[in-house]
Parts: sequence; structure tokens; C-alpha cells
Amino acid sequence: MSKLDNLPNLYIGFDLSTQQLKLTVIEDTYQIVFEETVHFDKELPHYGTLNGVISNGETVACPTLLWVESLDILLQKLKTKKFPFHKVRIISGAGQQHGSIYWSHNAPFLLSSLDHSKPLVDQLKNAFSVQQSPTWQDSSTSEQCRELEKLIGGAEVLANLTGSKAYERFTGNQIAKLCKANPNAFSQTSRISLVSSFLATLFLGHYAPIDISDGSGMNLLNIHTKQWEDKLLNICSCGAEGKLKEKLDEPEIDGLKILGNVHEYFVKKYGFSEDCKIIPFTGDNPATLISFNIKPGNIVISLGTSDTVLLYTSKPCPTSESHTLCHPIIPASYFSMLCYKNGSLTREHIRDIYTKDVTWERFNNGLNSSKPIKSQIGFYFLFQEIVPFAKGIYKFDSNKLVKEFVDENYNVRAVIESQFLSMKLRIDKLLKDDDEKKEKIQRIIVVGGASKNDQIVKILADVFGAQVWRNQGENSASMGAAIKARTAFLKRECKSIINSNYNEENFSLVAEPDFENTKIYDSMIENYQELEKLVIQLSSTEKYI
Ligand code: ADP
Ligand code: XUL
Repeated sequence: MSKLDNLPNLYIGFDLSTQQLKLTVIEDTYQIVFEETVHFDKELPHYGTLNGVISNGETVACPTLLWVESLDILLQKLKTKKFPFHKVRIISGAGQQHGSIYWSHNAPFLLSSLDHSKPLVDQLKNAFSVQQSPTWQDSSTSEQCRELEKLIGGAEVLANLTGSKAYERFTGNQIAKLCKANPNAFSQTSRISLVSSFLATLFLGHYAPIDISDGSGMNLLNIHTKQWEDKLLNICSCGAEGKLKEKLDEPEIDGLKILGNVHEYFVKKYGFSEDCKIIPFTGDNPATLISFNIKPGNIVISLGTSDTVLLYTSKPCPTSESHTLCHPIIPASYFSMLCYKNGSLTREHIRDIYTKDVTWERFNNGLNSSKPIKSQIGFYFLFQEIVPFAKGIYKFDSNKLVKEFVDENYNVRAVIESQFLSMKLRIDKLLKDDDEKKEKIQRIIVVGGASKNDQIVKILADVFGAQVWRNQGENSASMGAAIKARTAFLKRECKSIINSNYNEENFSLVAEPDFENTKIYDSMIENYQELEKLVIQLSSTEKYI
């Protein structure tokens, strides 16, 4: 830790993501000085998770105590490495979006009286009214979604109000399911947190508010007034609107607000300063947005467990396929997002079937030794996809549904191309509707686990006909959270809060497009769109699953 000895101030950003808890530490000039992770399946095997979750059909959840325990494990790793906790000025964090945590009526007492001589997990056993937290991969609430859209006047009305039509993973629909299926658990709940505000709560030792950016992923927040919408609370709580409002408390509109000091537990156990501050935690996608300070003409594509696309928008522009979210730190700003459930886990699945030694190297050999073939298109919805709402694996050769491509190795290329064609199709639609963004995409910034793969990233450049860039650091969400912490510190000192991390030197060009390939992809996109419509139909009849 000697490199940290001369630094006066440190800022921590966490990311409680699907498969890991990650931490990024930066110093005053926004340079990353330390990173650490805890991998759930590997380091907490006693919870029995696979890829960070427990799935039961369409229901996908994570034992809440796993997340609690992972925090002590992560901080213990830092302690072992003699991390200078006392230099941390502000902590912020990010979390996988939409997941919900249900605190019991005992929780406020248990949280405030945490004893540093015992692990968090032993002390918070009775702090939850629901033991498994639904996560963003859950798709079990279609019934609640249709009901919500019906009662509010349609999907478009809901999208205009909340930034999104009804989605299975959005927290309002998860709460509606709980109210119906387990009213007892609902009444035993004193507070509902998102994953982000849950982690902030642990650090504060009292409930942290839901920030408006992560709160935009609930189908409950009016993104214009930035308040909970009573009609939606009513529908999602089986009529117990007032009770739900109490359990959610006011959303926090100031993403840089000091919520309080770190709880004594962390001071005594790890050596944080008593004066270390906690600010609101936000969703992983809003935090990623912060870390890149996106301008018009730039988009961020995250290739993690989920694949997401983030676009700057000057005004809210809800569509039936994208999400509009409030900006996490700039008041009156918004951003647009696309989210795909079939990201890295689906790529891994195809890798494991079609490469003999199950490595990314072998997968990349498959990419290198093939070229785009206009007539071969695949759709790989191993999990219930969000955009489009479809499930199953479908392959087409010259527009005919086939069991397998002539060369089965083509699947490796097709799974990558198909995802990027889908993104391109939808981004073009979003850009067409926004005056400020009519200009062409100039730069794509890639982040997330699969962004390390140069061959995958090369196909991205070809599909979009644009340069692809990467920046320093592994984890953009925890980095964004750390920048948020640093920004809050500057704000306290009344200094400029311009994000000075957005520094060209931090970025490197990783792929240039080959325009010959771009022409082929451009010529495929119309056909792709038609075949996708067919796939949606086939998927709804479940004929080919
Ligand atoms: P999370 O969404 O949980 O934050 P990450 O962004 O760290 O996760 O992404 C994890 C995923 O990254 C893994 O599931 C793995 O499939 C993928 N990944 C890691 N390295 C590579 C690689 N070289 N090529 C393709 N995918 C990779
Ligand atoms: C976004 C979404 C995912 C999670 C993954 O809507 O569901 O990107 O945030 O962590």
C-alpha cells in the first residue's frame, strides 16, 4: 500500500453487481489507486448461487445475506492489505438496478446497534422480511405488468410518466407480485430498498433514500416531477398506496447530498475515519454514465452480465423499447438506456457448446477464421429477452429457419453479430427522434467483462462503422460511483464540479471499422428486423424452444 501513503484523500465507489461485489478507489485527480472484488459463486459457495443468483423458472433472486456477508469479506481483504481506511473522505456506490430488499420491522434497531466485534451477517439475520431479493434477471411478473399498463391507460402512458413501459424486472411490478402472493411479508416490511440504497444503508446504519436515477427503474417514479406517482403506488400495492409510500420514503433528488457519517461499526472494525461521509448510491448504469460524461455523438456499450447501451439525451424521450432515466447528478437531465438480458452468460453458453476447450481464445479463433455472411442470421435468447420480448434460439439461412448453420462454428460469429445488429437498429431509431443527436455516432466506448475481448470489439466497430474506445480501469460502475464521491467532496468545498475524469488520455482506441464489413451489416439490418418479428411470433407460441 506504499503508493497510497502520500495521498491525502481517497474516495471509494462500490458496485454490487450480479456476480461480484467490486470496489474502486480513486484519489483527488481521479486516478484509480486500488481495485478489489469478491466473486459470489467462488467466495460464498454456501449460498448455492450460480452466476450470483438462484433461479427457479422465471423467478430469479439472490439471498440478501450473501450481499451482507460479501461486504465484510471485501473490507477484510483491504484490511489484510493494510489499506489506509482513515484517508477515505466519501463513500458512494452502485448496484445492479431494479433488485429489491425488504427490511423487517427489527431492522432499524439491528442496523443502529451493529457491534464491530461480530460479523454483519450474524447481526442482520433477522433484518429482512423477505430472505431472497428478486434481481434484475427476474421475469416472473408479466401478469402484474399487463395489469399496471391496463389500469394506467396503456404502455405509452406509463412510458411517458415513468420513462419505461411495464417491465418484469422493474421494482413496482415485483412489489405488486409480493403484495398479492405474500401480503404477510409485505406488512412485515418496514422499508423497501433498491440494491444501491441497501448498500448505502449498511454503511449508514440507518435507512438510505432511493436516488431518483435508480428510482427511475421502478415503474413508480414520475420522472418529470421526480416524486412517486400515487396512482402507480396504489396499483402496485393492491390499494395500500399510503403504506407503500411509507415503505419507500421520499426519493432523493440530490445525488451529491451528504446523508451522514459512516457507522461506528466500520470505524471500529476497519479504521474508517469517524468523519467519513456517505452520499446516495445509484444504479450501475447511471454510475457508468457518470464515469464517461457522455457527449452527443458518443455512446457507451456495456458488455457485462447484461449488455446495456447508454445514450445522452437532452430531453426525456421514452420509447416502447428503451428506458429514460433521470440523470444521477445533473438536475433536469436525462439519459436513454437499452438493456439486454442475453449478454455475457449467453456468449459463454455458445462458447461452451461450439469451442472444444471452452476458452475465449478458442472462441476468438472462431471469430478470426470467419467472415460475415449476409444470409446467415441467428437469434440467441437463452434467457427471456427484454428487447425484443422473446425466448429461444433461432437460426436462419437465406430467410429459412434451420436447425443448424451449414458450418456450426458460425454460431460463434452469429451470437456477436446478432446482438450488435439489434443495438444498431434500436440506437438508429432513438437517434432519429432526437434533434440534437441527428449526427452520426462518432465514438463508442466499451466497458464490462467482454469489452476486454478485442475480437468482439472489432465486430462492434464493423457493425456500427465507428471507432471503439476503452478507458483505464476494469469497472466502470464502481469507478462512476467513486467519481460521484469525489464530485460531492468538491461540491462541499464549493469548487467546480465539472467531471475532470473525462480526459482523452484515459482512453485508448481499440478498434477501427472495416467499412467493407459495415456495408454487409448495413445490408442485413432490414432483413434482421423482419426475421426478428418472426422470432417474436415463434417465441410466443413456444413452438421452437
Ligand atoms: P457484472 O455484470 O457482474 O458486473 P462483468 O462486467 O465483470 O460482470 O462481466 C462478467 C462477464 O464478462 C463474465 O460472465 C464473462 O463471460 C465475461 N468476460 C470476461 N472476460 C471475457 C473475454 N475475454 N471475452 C468475452 N467475455 C468475457
Ligand atoms: C438495467 C438492468 C441491468 C442491471 C444489471 O435495466 O436491468 O443492466 O442493472 O446490473
